[in-house]
Amino acid sequence: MTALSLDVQKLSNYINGEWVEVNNTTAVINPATGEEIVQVPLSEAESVDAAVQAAKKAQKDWALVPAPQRAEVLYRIGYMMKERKERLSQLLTMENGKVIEEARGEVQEGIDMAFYMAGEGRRLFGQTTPAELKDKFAMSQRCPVGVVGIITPWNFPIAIATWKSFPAIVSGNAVIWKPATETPIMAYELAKIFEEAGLPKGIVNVIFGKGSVVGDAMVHHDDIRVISFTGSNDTGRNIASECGKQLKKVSLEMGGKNAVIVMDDADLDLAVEGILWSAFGTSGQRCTACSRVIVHEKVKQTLEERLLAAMDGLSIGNGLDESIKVGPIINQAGIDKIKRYIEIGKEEGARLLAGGYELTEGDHQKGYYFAPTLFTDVSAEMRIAQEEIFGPVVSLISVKSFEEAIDVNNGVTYGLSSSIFTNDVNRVFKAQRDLDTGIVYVNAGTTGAEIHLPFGGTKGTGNGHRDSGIQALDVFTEWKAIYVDYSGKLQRAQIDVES
Ligand code: UN1
Repeated sequence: MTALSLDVQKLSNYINGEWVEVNNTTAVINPATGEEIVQVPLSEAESVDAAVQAAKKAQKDWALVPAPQRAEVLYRIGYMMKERKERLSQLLTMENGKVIEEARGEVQEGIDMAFYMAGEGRRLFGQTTPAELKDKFAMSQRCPVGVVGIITPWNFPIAIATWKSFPAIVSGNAVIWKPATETPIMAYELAKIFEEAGLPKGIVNVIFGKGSVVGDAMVHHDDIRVISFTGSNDTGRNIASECGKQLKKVSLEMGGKNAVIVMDDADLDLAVEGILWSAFGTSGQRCTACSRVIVHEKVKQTLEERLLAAMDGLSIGNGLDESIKVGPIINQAGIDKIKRYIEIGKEEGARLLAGGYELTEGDHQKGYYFAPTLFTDVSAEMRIAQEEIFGPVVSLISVKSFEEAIDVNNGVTYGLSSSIFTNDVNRVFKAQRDLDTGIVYVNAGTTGAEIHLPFGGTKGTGNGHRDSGIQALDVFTEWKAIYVDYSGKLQRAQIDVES
């Protein structure tokens, strides 16, 4: 295990290309060890305003830089992230707790996003279309919105930041970024990369602090025209209603209650691997994590047995150790929430097959660890099968048919990710059609979305927008329709069309 150190003990805001100190700070804790890593600012609303003033000025010039040249900076950012991948990954494990292998995967997601969005610098496609009238040209074009606000979560502190900031940058916006206070180090490291890669001052500004202060100031700032948020449902709803009052564009991604469906014809060993990876990877702290297994009654018992055997082999501990498979939970509040749901599950009559407790002995004494947990005999309406727990807890629900499996999958308020294990091609295509989620997997778990496809979900998962993919550009651009009349006379549109 290597223990990297930072070059500072106290982080500063990054405004207009300068590091600006803030007096009030709080500790960032390594969830694996309980040790303090660094101090992070708790900024006031004034910092947001200072950043917006700088961003407004910088954005005017940035919008005039040809998009392929804006993209050059993103290519440099991508290469620098690649060079620093191991350092970034280790720091990510230290601040977030996810195991090093997954941290490397997350940093890679950011690198991929840099190159993908850099490519968009030469596309940013609009449409050309025939005009209704003679000697007239019609087209549409994407335009930057101006200053945009991004609010990113602690569970994917670098990947999600790239999903939001890179499309914003390449399409000519300036960004005010509030990272989660639990995981500010990725933001610090990324800001240094932005600076060294030559991103002009003021194009990305990082303001550390609480959602209730910094996030709130962003949501209410007249000059921030877009808010892109990933985080909890309650916060997302609040942001949406505040943005609604101001007619501000808002893009939300707020979690899931994702299920793996295992049919009676499935490859059960493969299904077990898929469940294990997507339920207990990142200690279940992914929006895409599998927290329900919907299993055909004919294979329920066998699946339970194989799952239990496989769960036995999961090593739990500090994710910097390469042999560890399950890292810690982000903090005590996370542990407390999981514990509450364990009690709820028991009261509801679900049968606890494994786990269900916090690990507090030996190596686990100082960090926040929870044992991988399996409930069975869960019914679809129970709270543990309906509400997001955000921990390593899986509920097994038995069904009698494919149709019932689809109904159970869709019978939750969320709609992010779903998966089906089956070898029946007809079921595969029916499932693709009928699963009401933004992401569907066949013969794979519920996690592992790729950055060039839209990421997001239906129903309570979001509000119709998508992160990543070219769809992310819709969040950070306005469409402009442009007509050029080269007839030399005034043509009055529809009125001049001969019938
Ligand atoms: C999240 O948990 O919010 O698909 C993001 C996945 C990852 C991203 C998860 N690529 O699991």
